[in-house]
Amino acid sequence: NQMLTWQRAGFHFRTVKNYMNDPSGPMYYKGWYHLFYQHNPNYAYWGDISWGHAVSRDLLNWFHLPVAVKPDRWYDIYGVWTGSITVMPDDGRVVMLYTGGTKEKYQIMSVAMAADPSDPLLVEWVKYDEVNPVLRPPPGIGLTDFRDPNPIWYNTTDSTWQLVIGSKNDSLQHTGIAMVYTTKDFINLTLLPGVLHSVDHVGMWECVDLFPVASSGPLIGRGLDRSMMLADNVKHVLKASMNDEWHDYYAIGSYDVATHRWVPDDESVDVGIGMRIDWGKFYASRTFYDPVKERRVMWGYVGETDSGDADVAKGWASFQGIPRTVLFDVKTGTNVLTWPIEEVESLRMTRKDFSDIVVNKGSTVELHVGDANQLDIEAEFEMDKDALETAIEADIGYNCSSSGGAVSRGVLGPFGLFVLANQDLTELTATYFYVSRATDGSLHTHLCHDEMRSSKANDIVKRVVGGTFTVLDGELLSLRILVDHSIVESFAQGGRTSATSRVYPTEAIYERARVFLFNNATGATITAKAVKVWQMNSTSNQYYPFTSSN
Ligand code: DQQ
Repeated sequence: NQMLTWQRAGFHFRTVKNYMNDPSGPMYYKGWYHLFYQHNPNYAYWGDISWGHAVSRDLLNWFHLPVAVKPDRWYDIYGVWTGSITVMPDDGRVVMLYTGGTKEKYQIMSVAMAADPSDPLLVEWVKYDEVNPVLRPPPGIGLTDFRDPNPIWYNTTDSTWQLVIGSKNDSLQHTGIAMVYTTKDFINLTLLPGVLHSVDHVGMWECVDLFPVASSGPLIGRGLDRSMMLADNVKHVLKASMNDEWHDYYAIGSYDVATHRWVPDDESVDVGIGMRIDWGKFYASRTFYDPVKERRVMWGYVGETDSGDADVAKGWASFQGIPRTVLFDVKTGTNVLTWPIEEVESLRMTRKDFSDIVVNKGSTVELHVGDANQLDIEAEFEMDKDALETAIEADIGYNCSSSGGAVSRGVLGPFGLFVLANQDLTELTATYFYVSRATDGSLHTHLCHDEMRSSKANDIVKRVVGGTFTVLDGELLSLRILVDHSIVESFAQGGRTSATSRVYPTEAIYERARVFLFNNATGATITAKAVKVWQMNSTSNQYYPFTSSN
């Protein structure tokens, strides 16, 4: 079916076939990047959840290995859900701690081990039947609200790990919480009193992650291993996936390993009520430290927004978003930067350059780039200075999701790009900025994705998503967009914010896909100062067992 093959991404991680969700246990091991993921090996929808497994030298080209662990024990028969992998420092054992579902759908933790730690590919895994399950929810925690264990710190002094598990407490105020356990062996786990952190009214926290970032000093620009938790000039990022609304939130704060409490720098920007990792279709993100490039890398999955029937017809569902490096933003001091890993630039092929293109109010300009299905776009925009300084828009409280998207015209926006667009602009995905100047003079800049015209198919959830981010004095507005057939990822201002969309164009495909600049502001001319557009190579996917023919 032609309609279904063009949707397959060219350079994003995907399964061989069938369904995928959360990245699990990502790591670097003996020369290989490993990605495990929540996987239904039998069907293109969620269920029979197992750990899929693939390895790569560069996080872009993949060798797909056999499923690592499947639901085949009483303690995980409903699914082998998300968890983590830890290499034991003393004896080199490779330990997987995962959430298992019982037939009653209760959530309990179990352990599997790599059968042969000397195998760099870690192909075979054995469940530790003698000890499993190793952990059940503590009193007061719901039997189905206990999942996604993740080690956050190793104490070299007493050889203990601290790990976090997400939950909620409805006897409080529908409170999202993360608990901290200590362990030496991932078999005997002890709950520490109190919680790492909690936020009322946000519900269940899934896939909790807590990691250090360098906030000043000589480590700036480097990612930090979890052993650097206590280093000087370090802040701690707490991230959780809000199960109620299916979005990943984070906040910056400080973690005290002795009291095992994390506090946000700013209480009004707490986890679940403040900053998003990404405004679009991006969930269950998780980071790992890459010792080769001394960086912290984040994976998050990009689910489908078409119907379950369409996924079954396609025979597959979901991508992983492009892996991102995560750094503290030293310029603003209030957010992290997430940015496509530098290896993505190695996929760039022919490049088209455009400069100083004036986009008048209410107009579009086509960028003739050739094939427009796999692109990396960098664009910088300047707004007519007089307009920016003088235009006042009543404090309209602009909101990407409810203010009418790319077609609704305001004084200083929207303007940006149409990608995966057909010639008559009846099908397109818009990435745009909207600047509002409030009556108090303050400027608020939004990054939005408008999916409303992204497909002429009718069984698709289409939204406008996005939010504000910081623009410092003298900065041009900058945008990076990765386009890959049916996934669009946009990063504003070097990664201060991002938005990801799954889209299903029906006409803007193959040689009919195009790219345009657009400006729907009524009060300002926009100049695209520099726009670079690269066509992107595809990455390889090889399937186990590896033979010269595949
Ligand atoms: N997906 C897993 C859970 C996790 C959720 C099940 C997040 O462990 O909480 O597939 O998407």
